[in-house]
Amino acid sequence: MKITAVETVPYAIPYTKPLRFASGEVHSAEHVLVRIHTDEGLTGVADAPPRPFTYGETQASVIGVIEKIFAPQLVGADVFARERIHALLRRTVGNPAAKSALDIALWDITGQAVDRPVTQLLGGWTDRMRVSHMLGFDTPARVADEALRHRDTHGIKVFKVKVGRRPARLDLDVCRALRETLGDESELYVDGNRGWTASEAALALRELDELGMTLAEELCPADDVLGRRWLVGQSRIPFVADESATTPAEVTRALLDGAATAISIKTARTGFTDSQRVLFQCEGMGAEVVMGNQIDGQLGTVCTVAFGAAHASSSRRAGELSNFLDMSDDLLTEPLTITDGTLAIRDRPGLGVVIDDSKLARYRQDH
Ligand code: MUC
Ligand code: MG
Repeated sequence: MKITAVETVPYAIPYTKPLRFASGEVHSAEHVLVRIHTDEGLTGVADAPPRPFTYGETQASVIGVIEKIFAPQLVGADVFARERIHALLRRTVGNPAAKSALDIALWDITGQAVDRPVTQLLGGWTDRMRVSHMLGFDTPARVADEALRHRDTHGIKVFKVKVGRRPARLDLDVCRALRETLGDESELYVDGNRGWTASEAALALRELDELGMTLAEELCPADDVLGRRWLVGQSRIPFVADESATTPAEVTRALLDGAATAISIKTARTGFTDSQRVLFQCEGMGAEVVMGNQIDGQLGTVCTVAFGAAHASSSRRAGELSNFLDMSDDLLTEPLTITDGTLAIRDRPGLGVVIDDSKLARYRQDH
């Protein structure tokens, strides 16, 4: 089966609740819908969420690199020769969201072609994952209210709390309020998005540990090489590399250098193919993983749960699968629902999603 065209559609969907964190903020999901068309009439779909504050991509750069560089190389290529296609993609550095969307769209086509859900092709371990909800910067009372609302409405019992502000007391008070409001039944962990120095993070970690945090993610920059190693060495909480370990090679370096003891896997930046490379590498090296969220909408979330549920090691921890709850709308004909704090896979061929044409017409920005 041959690729005949690659289509890119920029769209923007406003957030009802913007997400604020140490490295940026998001008020509107300005993403790119990517579709790969084939000569057998099958079409694969995926979402590319550009994150300039993390990878330098923008909506325009995702469209530009796909239209000018990737599409001309991919048209005519065999959908099932995925490794050959990846060799072509690797000739261009960077652009993780653009490359991942192409990879995921190819897996969607493959699943449809063999009439199997992608999650089964990847590993078929289980049919759902526990959900972890990401809480952005706000006052202690408002963050605690938000967590309670998500617990009571969706049954969510795991929360990732954004930290990394100065003074750290702002965030420590939020964490304390959450622990007091939710009690010990809820799991809490933190993500600093590189906001603190190693020494600020070391001080904060004492209190975070006492509050029973289960993971500490990117509390200081990995580029502060010795400070980061010093911090990770003294952390009693598993220390997660997210934006500092975005490729298989960076993951190896992070683990061998002592810059992290666990890894966040995001299908929006390593697709399915490289996410599997990272996952198997982490299994081989004995490092835990968490399925992360690149501030995804529903399509991206379908991909994260499809991948996470496919393997024992990626489904052990709760996955970050609920960011779409903070968006005002979405593009899927059948919206996702979180029940009892879990999200089920789509038990349909490929990714199992249908894009709502009228919604895409409303939110698309190219006409
Ligand atoms: C996260 O885990 O860091 C914030 C920036 C980004 O790229 O993803 C989010 C969530
Ligand atoms: Mg993170």
